[in-house]
Amino acid sequence: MLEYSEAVAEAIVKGQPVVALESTIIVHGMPFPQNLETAHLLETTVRERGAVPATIAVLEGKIRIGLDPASLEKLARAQNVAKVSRRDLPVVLARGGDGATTVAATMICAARAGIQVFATGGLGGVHWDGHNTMDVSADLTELAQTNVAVVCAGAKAVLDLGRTLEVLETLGVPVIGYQTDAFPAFYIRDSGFPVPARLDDPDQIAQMLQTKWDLDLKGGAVIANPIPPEHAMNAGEMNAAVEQSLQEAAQQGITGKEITPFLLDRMQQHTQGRSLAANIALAKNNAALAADIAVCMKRNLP
Ligand code: PSU
Ligand code: MN
Repeated sequence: MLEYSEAVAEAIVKGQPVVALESTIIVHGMPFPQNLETAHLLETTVRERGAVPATIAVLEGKIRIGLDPASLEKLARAQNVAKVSRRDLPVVLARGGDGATTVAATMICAARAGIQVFATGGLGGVHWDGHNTMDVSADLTELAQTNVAVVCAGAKAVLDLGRTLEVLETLGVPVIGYQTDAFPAFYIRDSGFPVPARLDDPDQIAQMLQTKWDLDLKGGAVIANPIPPEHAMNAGEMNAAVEQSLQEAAQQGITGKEITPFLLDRMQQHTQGRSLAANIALAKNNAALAADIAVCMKRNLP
């Protein structure tokens, strides 16, 4: 069920470092054409750091590990490609359909392909009032069971980050601050919550992951990488836009898998595109760190 691009197949055979990239961020997280530009930017960034990018999606009922430019463009322009998380994956495959993979689904596909490091923008998590609505992203439970490290700028700022961190703790998922003591809030560097652990060097992160998996401690890890300061949003502007966007979601009765794409789109409208610029910058920063970690993991092999 897995189909590899030539570049990724070659990298895996040669034992070169590979970084997984997801497709929901392209299809549901950003508008065209910035989504396509970002997809290319992330791939280029991974290559510049000495690793091979593997953007993952479902196309015509096949899990694609690495996309050719035409498939990437088709996805970026598509209007009604399904958002595919763990529960949706077997359905879209059986139907022979197309799908953009979330963090959870991308982790599953990456693990099957033997890819250990994955870069995205921001993790899913516990939504506001999620302790009542039970809207908790399947990204969190995936991190408890699938051995892939997720490099992200924390969880998305539209979420309840305190409860998101509590759930990650319960699930036994390491949350590592990269060169920071603060859990980042996607568009800004500090959510006000501390990270449980900090590591300052990609090689230490690679060693932590190797140790976790050598010990047979099932599951992934969150590598929380704050947005570079020059690209961070103003916290006041961000909080006001989050507030407004959440109100609109409530008024319009948006729930379930629609809510994250809706909120990201509203954020962009309310900030005249500044949230989108920040999202692109932080995703690029994550792709670079993910490549560095993937390179260290190959270098440390016995
Ligand atoms: N990071 C971004 N933009 C995104 C996402 C991550 O910068 O759109 C996506 C990921 O695919 C993640 C999803 O899995 O948002 C979370 O969706 P939900 O809250 O429905 O689980
Ligand atoms: Mn949800």
